[in-house]
Amino acid sequence: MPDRSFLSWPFFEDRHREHAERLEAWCAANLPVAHGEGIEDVDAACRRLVKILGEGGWLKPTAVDPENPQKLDVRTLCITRETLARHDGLADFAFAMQGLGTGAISLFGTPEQREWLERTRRGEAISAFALSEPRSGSDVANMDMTAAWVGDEYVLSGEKTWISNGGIADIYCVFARTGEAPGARGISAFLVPADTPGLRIAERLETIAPHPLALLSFEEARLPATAMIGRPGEGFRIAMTVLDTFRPTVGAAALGFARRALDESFSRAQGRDLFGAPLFDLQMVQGHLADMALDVDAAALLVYRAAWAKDQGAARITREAAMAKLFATDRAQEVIDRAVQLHGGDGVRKGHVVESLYREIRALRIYEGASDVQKVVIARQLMGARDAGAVGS
Ligand code: COS
Repeated sequence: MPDRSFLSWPFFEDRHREHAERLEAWCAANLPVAHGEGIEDVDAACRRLVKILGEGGWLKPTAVDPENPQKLDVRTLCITRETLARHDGLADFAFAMQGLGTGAISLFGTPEQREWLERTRRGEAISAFALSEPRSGSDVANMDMTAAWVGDEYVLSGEKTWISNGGIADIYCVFARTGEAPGARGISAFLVPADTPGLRIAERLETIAPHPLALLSFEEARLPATAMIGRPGEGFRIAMTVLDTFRPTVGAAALGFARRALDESFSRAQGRDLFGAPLFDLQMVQGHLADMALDVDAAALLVYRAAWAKDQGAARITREAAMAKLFATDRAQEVIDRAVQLHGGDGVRKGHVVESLYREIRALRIYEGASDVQKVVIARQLMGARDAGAVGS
């Protein structure tokens, strides 16, 4: 049984602990959902996960309730991702993308745009976040895709790549250059229904841990003015605000993977004999387990610090979110690598839980801002705070 003592930390309220208990029971009864050769493919499995998560009410925290809009609760998002990731990486993905894809609508959408949230929160519609492009992944301000105002419509032309839920989404949140100013100040955000003429799934992308991913092509896709989320030229800030909110949750997913790897490693160390005694009796093994536990607790502190700060009303948690994502994902990779080592040959056997964690964790150090980008963000935030006289001397 994984360590859940963190739930007594002061970051949480009773409603978070109750949520964690109920979700744990639901996961034990419903996950993992099998997919792969000879059974349902990853698209079908993902659709099924969105449906059952929606039926269980678990997707409600991913977006604001249009009837009663309240702030997103980042601690609930993080607890949910951590718990789902510990049980099933694809379930975590299905949950996470419902939030990322609708984040801009939750935070900046009009009441009409928010009508979509009724469906995404019930698992009846799937959403996606379309920011990265073939030529500009990390350098968002340099994007090529355009949205030209022609007559009384926006005409979108260009490509978006590495789009999670690409091919199965019902709505895409798309960022494109509207040209109010050069660089970051000339980008706007749009709500694009998947059936918009001119939007095409140009290629499906396969990765080491299968998830629905695609390259999208926009060939003069026409949208009414009401499709814009926020104001013209506000798209970069919208994208960054959404990422600030959801980056701690990527750290939380990494934490879930790492906790599972640690739990599996303890079971292995207790259950397997080596040199006439349990593996656990070897001090080197104890050293590995202690280092793994330290990384897990330190990651949890950073993740839940960021989530708590946002929920307390911080206007921006850019630094905290970047630290949480960077540390939790990088250290989870190390924790899982140690787990593979402790499992010996079984650790690299196809289908073994630590083998699948080893594949699942890698993308988290890349998506929603690669580890290298998080370091840039942290250094800039600290420099900005120094200049403002908030830290150091
Ligand atoms: N929240 C609100 N506003 C923000 C912000 C944030 N987190 N980060 C930047 N801004 C604002 C800045 O204040 C600045 O505003 P002004 O023009 O009014 O001064 C503007 O946005 C431009 O900011 P900056 O100069 O920092 O832009 P850069 O082009 O240098 O941004 C990074 C660089 C690397 C930080 C950015 O491109 C980034 O986060 N890249 C990673 C993208 C990513 O995560 N991709 C994955 C897609 S999802 S899988």
